[in-house]
Amino acid sequence: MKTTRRQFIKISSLGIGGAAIAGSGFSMIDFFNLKSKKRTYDLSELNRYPTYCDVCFWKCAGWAYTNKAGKIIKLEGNKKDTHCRGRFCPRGTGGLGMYYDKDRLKTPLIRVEKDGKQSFREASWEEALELVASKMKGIRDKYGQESFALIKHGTPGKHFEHLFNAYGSDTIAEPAYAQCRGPRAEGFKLTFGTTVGSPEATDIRDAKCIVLIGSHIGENMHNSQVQELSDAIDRGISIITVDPRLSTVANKSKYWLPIRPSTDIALLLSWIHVLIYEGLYDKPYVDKYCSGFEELKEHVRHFTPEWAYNITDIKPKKIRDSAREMAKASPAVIVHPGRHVVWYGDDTQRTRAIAILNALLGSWGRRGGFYFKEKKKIPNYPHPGYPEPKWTWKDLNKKYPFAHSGITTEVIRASIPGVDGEHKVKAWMVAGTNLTQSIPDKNLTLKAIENLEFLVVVDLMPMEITGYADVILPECSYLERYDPIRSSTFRTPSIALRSPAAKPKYKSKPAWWMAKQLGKKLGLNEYFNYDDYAEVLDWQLKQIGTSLEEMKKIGVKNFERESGALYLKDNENYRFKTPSGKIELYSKKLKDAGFDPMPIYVAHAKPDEKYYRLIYGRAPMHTFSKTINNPYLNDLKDENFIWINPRIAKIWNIKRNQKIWIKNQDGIISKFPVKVRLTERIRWDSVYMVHGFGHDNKNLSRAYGKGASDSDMITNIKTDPLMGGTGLRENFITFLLDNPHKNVEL
Ligand SMILES: Nc1nc2c(c(=O)[nH]1)N[C@H]1C(S)=C(S)[C@@H](COP(=O)(O)OP(=O)(O)OC[C@H]3O[C@@H](n4cnc5c(=O)[nH]c(N)nc54)[C@H](O)[C@@H]3O)O[C@H]1N2
Ligand SMILES: Nc1nc2c(c(=O)[nH]1)N[C@H]1C(S)=C(S)[C@@H](COP(=O)(O)OP(=O)(O)OC[C@H]3O[C@@H](n4cnc5c(=O)[nH]c(N)nc54)[C@H](O)[C@@H]3O)O[C@H]1N2
Ligand code: SF4
Ligand SMILES: [Mo]
Repeated sequence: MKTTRRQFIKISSLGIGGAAIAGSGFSMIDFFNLKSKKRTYDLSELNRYPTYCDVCFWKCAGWAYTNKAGKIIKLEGNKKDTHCRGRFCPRGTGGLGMYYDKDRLKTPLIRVEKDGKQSFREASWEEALELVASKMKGIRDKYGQESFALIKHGTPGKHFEHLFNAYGSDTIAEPAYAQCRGPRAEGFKLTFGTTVGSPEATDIRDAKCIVLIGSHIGENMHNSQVQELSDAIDRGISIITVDPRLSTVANKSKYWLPIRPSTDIALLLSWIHVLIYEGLYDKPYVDKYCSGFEELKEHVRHFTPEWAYNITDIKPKKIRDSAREMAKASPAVIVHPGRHVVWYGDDTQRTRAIAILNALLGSWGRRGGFYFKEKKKIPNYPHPGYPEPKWTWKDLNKKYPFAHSGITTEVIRASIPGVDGEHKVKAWMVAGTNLTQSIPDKNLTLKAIENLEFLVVVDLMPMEITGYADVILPECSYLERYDPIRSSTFRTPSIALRSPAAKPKYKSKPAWWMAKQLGKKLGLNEYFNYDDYAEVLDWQLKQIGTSLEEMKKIGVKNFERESGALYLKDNENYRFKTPSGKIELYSKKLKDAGFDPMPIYVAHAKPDEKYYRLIYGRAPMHTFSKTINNPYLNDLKDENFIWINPRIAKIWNIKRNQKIWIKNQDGIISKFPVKVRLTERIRWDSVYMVHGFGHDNKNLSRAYGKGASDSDMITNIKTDPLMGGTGLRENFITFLLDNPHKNVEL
């Protein structure tokens, strides 16, 4: 099949606002042919405000347009922005729904108890913030401020991080580490001395071959990455996709390797074997830049494709052919590091294997491989130094020597009395993360919450986590506020501004304002030496040669690189930031810490009879659990399906679109039924669902009860011994054809 960008890209170049997205089901054709509600605007009649999108963490910069009445009517990508190249993805365009959602949190709420019954009552900001500040003081006096933890994600977290550091607590964690990209950060750092960054420094633009190991680009929508890949498809890039499911991108691939889940390390080791023993690796590069080659060669001696076949189900010829395909493109080849990589608990080692493969192919620091990324440094707005906490997240991470960021699950464990460890967490602020959906083993999270003395949640929506709060603080949407300057790594450094396009709806407020008010109440005024966040931004922007005024006009500013070339020059002497200065194929650091210095394959559990491995992923029009209630995006997809192979469905006599319930190995049953999608695109031993559905908070009027939650089914965690990542894919489910909740009110 000839692939064109149009089929694949799923990025809107259309400027029409989210309000115009209509129709059910998602296809590119539907998305572009918005016949019914298509409107055109005379741009000269509109005002535009720069922003960067908050629907996911790619942070595409764009414009929010308002009409004469001050109503935000459309969102559009900024043409100067490298993250989006002038186009938002469907989620970005639909971001308007976050602003317009009538289910939004509207006012601060405080939990009250009357006659043994708990409910929330409306409160003024003054009262709610006074209560939070008094609890922060109370915890400080009773246990030390370190016992008040911040669990956060996204931009609100940045403002509260400053507040917490000023208050003296660095007990901070976010799901983007131990539930997402932590293992890849550590695996690449151990090998190359550097992380791959976000956006990843993958030079897809010039790659001739890309290898995607469970990285389902196109369903996982990372804007510029998807665009570069779709251009690359047009120019004939060869794609090798390893996935137990025929993902959208697997469907465009030269090689689809439908691997037995959990066996990727075996495949990677045998690819390494082929490259070395067939002499296909980049010898001059390896000789110059790598250390430990001889050890690696010996290590993989027996990991032949025949050996791997028994483990992975991938035929030896296919393993050899795909390895040769990579070598043919070398060094313009990317073995993609993935992003959500917490799968089976050996994830740092798997990403190490990926890093090693890239090293053998000579792709690091090479055109079409990985470029040397750079970002603009933004100076901090002046404030006094932070006090030194007595203990921090680092103390909670002690079991994991290669963890370089807070581990959410360790903060959660430290909140449960009786769990080993000297540091106790007694209160949380949760900002911008729906913990019961994003952290596995929900019962552990709930047990911790039960034991907290205080929980304050800052959110936009009445998500599940808000139901457990003592105080709920409603944040306004990203379209109604200033936030820190976006400065991310890329080929060229750039900055983007987020500014309010409208006043906050209801009584909602921006996080920066909440942090400042709390700071004031805690006597930390000198840390918040401004009336409006605009002053902070203006000061910072002036330090780097621009201003708020200028940025309001242009939205994005691109800078020249200062760190040198994008790629290694021929035979350039280069010192990697590893202890040896070389790319470490063999890691002495791991060896010294008692771990395998080179990745090994260890077999994982297999499903029992009548159970299937639960795997999950993304849909292009949703982000995690947070967009399911978004009116425009919900319109595109309002429930998830469970993908079942027809061979299995036949045994169970399950039909297409039948509603079933699912039960996992620990007896957890889905709250709601989920519809069946019968498809050969999934292996018989696995089932697949899109993450984020199955909401059980009735205040989410569109999302409530729609589809099943993958998170609820994930009760068995395989923890990565190196860095504490929570492997989520060792969970098995079976089918219940009759309603197990018949007599139970949900
Ligand atoms: N089972 C399972 N678990 C997973 C994953 C998975 O695929 N399956 N994926 C993992 C990955 S890769 C990640 S990165 C994490 C993501 O984990 P989270 O970031 O927790 O993702 P969401 O569940 O979308 O929760 C985001 C929360 O932020 C709120 N929010 C949205 N906008 C704003 C705002 O402007 N201000 C504030 N204060 N709040 C806002 C939303 O309403 C929602 O409650 O989940 C991880 N956990
Ligand atoms: N539309 C959209 N895009 C997003 C997000 C979103 O919520 N929505 N979230 C963003 C975030 S924070 C992240 S971290 C990324 C995540 O994006 P990725 O890193 O691409 O996501 P994963 O969840 O790791 O990958 C899911 C794929 O892995 C396959 N898989 C399952 N088990 C195995 C296995 O054992 N081996 C192999 N080889 N493959 C397997 C699944 O079939 C599925 O196709 O997406 C980002 N992009
Ligand atoms: S990729 Fe899409 S959702 Fe993510 S920031 Fe860009 S436009 Fe927004
Ligand atoms: Mo993630």
